[in-house]
Amino acid sequence: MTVTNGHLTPCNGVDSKWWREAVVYQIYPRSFCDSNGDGVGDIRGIISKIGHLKELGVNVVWLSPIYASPQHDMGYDVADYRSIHHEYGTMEDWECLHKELNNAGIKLLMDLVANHTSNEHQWFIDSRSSRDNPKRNWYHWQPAKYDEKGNRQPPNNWRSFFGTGSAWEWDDHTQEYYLRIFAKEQPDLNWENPEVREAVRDVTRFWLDKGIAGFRVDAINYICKAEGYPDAEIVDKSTRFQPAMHLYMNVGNVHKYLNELSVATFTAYDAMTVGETPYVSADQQALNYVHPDRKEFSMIFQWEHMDIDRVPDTMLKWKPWKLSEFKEIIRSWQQVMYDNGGWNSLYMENHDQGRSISRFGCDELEYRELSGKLLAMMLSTLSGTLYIFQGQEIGMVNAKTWSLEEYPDVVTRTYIQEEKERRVQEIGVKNPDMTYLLRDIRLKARDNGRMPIPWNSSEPYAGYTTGTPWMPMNSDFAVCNVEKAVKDKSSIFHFWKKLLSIRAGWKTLIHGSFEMLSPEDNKIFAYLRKLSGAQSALVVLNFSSQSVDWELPVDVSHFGNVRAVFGNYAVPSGIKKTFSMQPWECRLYAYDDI
Ligand code: TEU
Ligand code: CA
Repeated sequence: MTVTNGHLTPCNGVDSKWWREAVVYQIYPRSFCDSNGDGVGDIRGIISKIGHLKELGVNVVWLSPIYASPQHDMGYDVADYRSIHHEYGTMEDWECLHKELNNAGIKLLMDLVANHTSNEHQWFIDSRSSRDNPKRNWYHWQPAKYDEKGNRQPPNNWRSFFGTGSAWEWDDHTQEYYLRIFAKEQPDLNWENPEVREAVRDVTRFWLDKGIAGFRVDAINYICKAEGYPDAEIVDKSTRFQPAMHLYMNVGNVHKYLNELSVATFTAYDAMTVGETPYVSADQQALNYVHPDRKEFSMIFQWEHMDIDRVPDTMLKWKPWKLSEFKEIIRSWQQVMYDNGGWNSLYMENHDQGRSISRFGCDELEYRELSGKLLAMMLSTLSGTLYIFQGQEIGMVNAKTWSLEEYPDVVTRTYIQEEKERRVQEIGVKNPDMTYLLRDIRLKARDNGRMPIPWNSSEPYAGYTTGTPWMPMNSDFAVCNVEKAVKDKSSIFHFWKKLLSIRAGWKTLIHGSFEMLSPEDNKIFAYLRKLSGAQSALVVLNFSSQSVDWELPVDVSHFGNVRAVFGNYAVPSGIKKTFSMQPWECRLYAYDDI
């Protein structure tokens, strides 16, 4: 077993898998740093910023896809798993990145995208070339159905995950439909075919043989589809196509195939893996993916807390949420893993999400840093492997002033287009005003997490590129950029840094039990963390822009040897019955349980 730094030693019988104590930094290469002025981030750009990652104190990088791709879904549509996308560089550049990261004590996770390929992958080109091509059965091909008027219809009523249209795409050449849960350029692989599973194992080994530490595994609970492709029940009468997640997620042979893949690759190489699995609940369903005995994944990205502000079965419709619901989701994941020997991932942001300060904190200038620090404290004081998304360490927030046309993501574009079509039908006007969509898009669009990183305050593009960025930058880079955050010792960047070092030296935070206080409170999120043989932790977070007096629901005489560890205001020493919490204040105390 590899140990990356001095903190990673076993304690109290806790499994010493190195990745449990790791801090992972996600890089979305297109938007990280452009080295050659074409407006697109690239591998050389990443290499030039390794010092920043080292200074922050992370020990793993997860690199979003850098494989050859037509970029319809920004690399999550892979055309060749074994070569590097030309805009990002070459395989030599990648080798150099890998080496330089390792020299800096940072391991590398690649993104394995194997539920689907690009429609430009040779496998799909072959598959669609004729009905009797040997690769035909590598994807899901089905004949059309016809309605009573003789109109051609898809094989079933499944809705695409990226909108409200069909999940099936007609192929004129071979006169059949293929399944594509995501964009039409992302045909789903047919995992029932053993040749497909073998090909995925080969690709996985190709990268493991290069010495990487493991994978983030994309949309991996989608790989099996309900046998016979049955129609989904009609729950939305307003459209023909119905949500069918329960028919293509967590079904069929999914666990059998994941175990097969893992035994042959991940486990054999002792790799770290994190499966991306939306629509998984904090119970046996989750444990089936992550329990060590199952040999599937080290951990998963659960989605319940990310879906809390989303109208079910929509992509981008925002709904109000309560802190008490959020707290309960966190509690349930903390508890189920602790009680059953599973392991959590901890994240509040990635390339599929709006920025957490804008969604869960407050992005007004007055509170953005404070609430960003509070969210950082929450993540760093929970049990699990911690993930930080590029830009999160400097408190980036969503774009606030863009018009609808400025959002490039395929999901945002599809959403706007479909809503417009619906509206045209509804009110019979050719060009209806669609600006009402902006509220939700400004909170939830994936574009918000994908804006280029502002490295400094220089005009016009903040040191990200000398050319024109592939997508607009956030206009606030004078107040939020890396150089400024690194210089200012009171910045959110230094707050993160401090939290990471506190966490690394305090096993309770990583491995301890979780006990929620005041579960019904909709402003205060407070909890205790305990681990035998180590100091306990009390965390109090005020998730509101008001001052709040909170009564500690535990007898203060139980807190011995109290130490005020950290906070985003001056932390009063000692634990008293009443906590007077400032807006977005967060506090961390260490104590002995007596
Ligand atoms: O995401 C899988 C997934 O379920 C997404 O559709 C997610 O729900 C959505 O982005 C929420 O806004 C992965 C990748 O992270 C995403 O970027 C890709 O678009 C998707 O797979 C297809 O590969
Ligand atoms: Ca470039």
